Amino acid sequence: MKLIFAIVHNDDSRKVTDELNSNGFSVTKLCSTGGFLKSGNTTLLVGVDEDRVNSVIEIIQKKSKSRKQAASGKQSNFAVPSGAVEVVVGGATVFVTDVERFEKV
Ligand code: 2BA
Repeated sequence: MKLIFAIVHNDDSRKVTDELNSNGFSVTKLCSTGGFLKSGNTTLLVGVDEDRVNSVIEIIQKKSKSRKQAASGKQSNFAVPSGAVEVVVGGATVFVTDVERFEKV
């Protein structure tokens, strides 16, 4: 079994979660904050058998957009006004890890 961590934009999290649920995947949503922009994002946890990992990633990819988001001068380490620097955020950042044991008790 694998555990997928997917960090998605808050505005995409509903679409991603709904599509995963409609395809039979269980999802846990966590509120998270990006360390760079210091703005809210959503971390999804999905536990799946190894042969379904690619299906989950395809759904996440299909439902996540990439966006330009303003970073302040403080974040970028340059002396520029807030909002003058943009970074590209997403679609989604995905980690796939091994699960040693999975129980529902
Ligand atoms: P943030 O850390 O707020 O980063 C937002 C976006 O800012 C990133 O988009 C990237 O384009 C840019 N960025 C991040 N760190 C940077 C840096 N040191 N210098 C210049 N630009 C930087 P994404 O790469 O799409 O990441 C979106 C969110 O996914 C991140 O939000 C973070 O919450 C998470 N994330 C991305 N890579 C990660 C990693 N290797 N480990 C843990 N979380 C990660």
